[in-house]
Amino acid sequence: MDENLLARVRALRKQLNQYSYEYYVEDNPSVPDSEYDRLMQELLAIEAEHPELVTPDSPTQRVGGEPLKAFTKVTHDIPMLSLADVFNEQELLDFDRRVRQTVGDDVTYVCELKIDGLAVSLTYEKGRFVLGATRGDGTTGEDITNNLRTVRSLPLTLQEPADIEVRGEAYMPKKSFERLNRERQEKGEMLFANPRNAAAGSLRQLDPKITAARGLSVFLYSAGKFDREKVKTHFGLLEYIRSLGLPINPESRRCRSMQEVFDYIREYTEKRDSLPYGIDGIVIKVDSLAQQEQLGHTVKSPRWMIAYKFPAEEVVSTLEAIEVSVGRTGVVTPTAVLTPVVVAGTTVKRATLHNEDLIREKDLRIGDRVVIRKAGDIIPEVVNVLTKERTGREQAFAMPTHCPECGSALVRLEEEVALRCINPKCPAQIREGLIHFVSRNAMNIDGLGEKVVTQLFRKHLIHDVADLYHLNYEDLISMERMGDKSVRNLLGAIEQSRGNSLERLLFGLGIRYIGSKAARILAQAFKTMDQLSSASKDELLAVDEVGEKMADSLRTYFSKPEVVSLIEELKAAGLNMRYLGPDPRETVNSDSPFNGKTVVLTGKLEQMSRSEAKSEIEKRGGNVTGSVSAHTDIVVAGEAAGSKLKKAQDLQVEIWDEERFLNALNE
Ligand code: 1X8
Repeated sequence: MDENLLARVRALRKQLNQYSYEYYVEDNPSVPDSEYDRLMQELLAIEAEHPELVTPDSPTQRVGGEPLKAFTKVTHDIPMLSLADVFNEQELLDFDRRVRQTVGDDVTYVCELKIDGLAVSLTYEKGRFVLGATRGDGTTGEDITNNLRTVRSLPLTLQEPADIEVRGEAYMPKKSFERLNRERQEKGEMLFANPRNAAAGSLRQLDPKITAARGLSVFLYSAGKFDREKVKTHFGLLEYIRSLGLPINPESRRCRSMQEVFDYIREYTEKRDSLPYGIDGIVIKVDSLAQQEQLGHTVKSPRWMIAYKFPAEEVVSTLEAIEVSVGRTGVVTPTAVLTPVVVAGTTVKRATLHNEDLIREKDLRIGDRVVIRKAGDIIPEVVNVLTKERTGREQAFAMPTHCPECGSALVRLEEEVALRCINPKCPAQIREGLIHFVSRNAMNIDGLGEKVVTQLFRKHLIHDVADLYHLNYEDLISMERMGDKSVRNLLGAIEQSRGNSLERLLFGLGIRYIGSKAARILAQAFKTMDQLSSASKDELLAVDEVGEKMADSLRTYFSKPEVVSLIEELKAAGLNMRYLGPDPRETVNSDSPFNGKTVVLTGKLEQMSRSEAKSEIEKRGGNVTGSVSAHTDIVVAGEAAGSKLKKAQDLQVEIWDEERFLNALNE
């Protein structure tokens, strides 16, 4: 081989990588674009003539290869945890207090910007980029190596032959986002709601050429597996990551007191709009790696770091009308119809008002100027009314006295805030019941969404759930927006649902007080529909989790003649009526100390909400109940636990504090 040629190729690659770094990472190019292009053309020409000299980390190879058919899964060696949120200074002081309780008063923090993008993991072996993955659910993500190779600020080769997994945020700069949406608008394509969605959409492309054109960038801010001898602090880790040639965010700062942390937050709250990329908060981390280790993590997130989230954006709109709709159980819900406004990146036209009391409490009137925000950044809600802007022409709103769908009189059941339509033949309730029947946790019929069900119902092709199983090709192809392929898929999904285990059918029927968990317990206890439907009240009550309300509701339901005939019809249509054992979709860890145990939660937990704790226990095969009895195996007692703790002591039930609980979750 020609030694001189090889040397030239190496020199060209080194020079091109250097220019790329100056351009994309430092934002400070030392040569004009034309010089970069000239060197690139020379390298391309040599590689074209000597394909044996092409290496995967050559700068010519950023966009290579054919589009993928699908992404393959990647399991993270060290899970990618999520980040706990706080929303005000008090909660931040609580975090600081918890940190100091564990590691003492000598604490330094590092404040960083919380980038509004997508968490990614990059693996380098001997300094070469070999794997890029999404966070996924934290345990398993997707292999997006080819897409990340197209990100110009990411080096394909590090400055030293290190073995390291670095983590960070892939994002779309505001400029790229605006350009992309301008282009899409011109082509009549759907616009991305915000840079985050655009970044996610771009990384999910099977064809890296598309990703390459989207102008994505990355900041790295942590490491999974790496040589821990190298650094002692988080700030040192950032320096090390930078020294490898990887892009880090330049705004990170060490803070030696909470005062400095608050100053950082105030400074960047002001600078937020002038930054070239979107941020949605500030991340505060304990600097010392030894202290980080001492603090450890909960199942979900590290205890040594927290995100301060900026307050939700609030926008003013006009309440144009209040619409009233009827749900599956007959509950009547009012919805605000608003003059469309953009809130946190998407256009909002409607907001739920929950019930009549809320309308009265806020004194909402049609025509009012109202403040809107998105709860948890997702669900639009009305915050309050700008009463000072009233003109006097606003109209008070009264809930209807009769069902907007069937006209029967609405009733307010005892001790409920909601109004209900109690006509069992109300078309709205039947339609909503059908939508519930096919939904994911019920019969899980893919391709039968709200729109299709509503159309089928309007065209009188389905009246009850049994009719779904008599639909044929001709019925479905006559629907709007249903082509040959979607009809075939849908018929397949309906066919498949005939084999579902009993609990899905039970939940899908929408029996009052029978949620998906109760349905599973009943299916496990009674095994078949026949045994359940003929069970006496006492037999029902003999099941641990079944109380008066559920037992009565089941007896009432199964004694109705129309229910008896519906079940006969479903049987005739070939539906499975048996419990088929644990759902393989919900794998539980049978080694967990919670498996098969009955657990009661009491008092306030510091690290997670009660509902999170409940779902973590259930995932591990445990059962969470509300009150302590002789059947209780474990009581988890948080802060200020009261009478349940006393009862547990009296009954000599095992009592765990939060620390023991969290350790058990991690086992
Ligand atoms: C998420 C993010 C982190 C940082 C910045 N932006 C994010 N979106 C950072 O550490 N500077 S950390 C993080 C996480 O742990 N989930």
